[in-house]
Amino acid sequence: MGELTFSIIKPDAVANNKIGDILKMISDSGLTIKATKMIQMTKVQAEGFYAVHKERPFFGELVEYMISGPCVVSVLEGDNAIKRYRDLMGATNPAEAAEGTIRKAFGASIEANASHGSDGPDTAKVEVSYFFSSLELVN
Ligand code: IDP
Repeated sequence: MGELTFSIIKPDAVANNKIGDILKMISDSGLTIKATKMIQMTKVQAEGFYAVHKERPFFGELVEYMISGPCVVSVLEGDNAIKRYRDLMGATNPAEAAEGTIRKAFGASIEANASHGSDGPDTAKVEVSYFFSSLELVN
């Protein structure tokens, strides 16, 4: 089994009907989708998910944005999946993201940047289990 990482297709991308395009980019990159579902986060869930950012000035706005509409959360698997998915997403600010990345193609702003991906093995583990039970991951 390869490495697991956690992905969110954020509310702006869902609202813009980009779920299919983004899942296709993920599949085309060679990562395997182990689980996926659409959710509407509550404020408490979003605050918990982004707890590491709670001292940052944009925390309140980020939480409001993440609960502004449904998201698609997924678990991705592959060798080196965490870094590969970060590379596929591109820079946090879509204006600085490279051609061919998800954020370049679909991100609207540094906040509404279309996607989230875990930034390391420890966060990946926490984030996967925040939204999925082990029974929801296909073998
Ligand atoms: P990452 O998602 O590329 O890992 P982080 O710095 O961990 O970037 O920030 C988490 C999320 O917070 C970003 O994806 C983006 O949605 C939002 N964000 C980051 N910086 C800013 C900012 O300066 N203003 C508003 N939102 C921001």
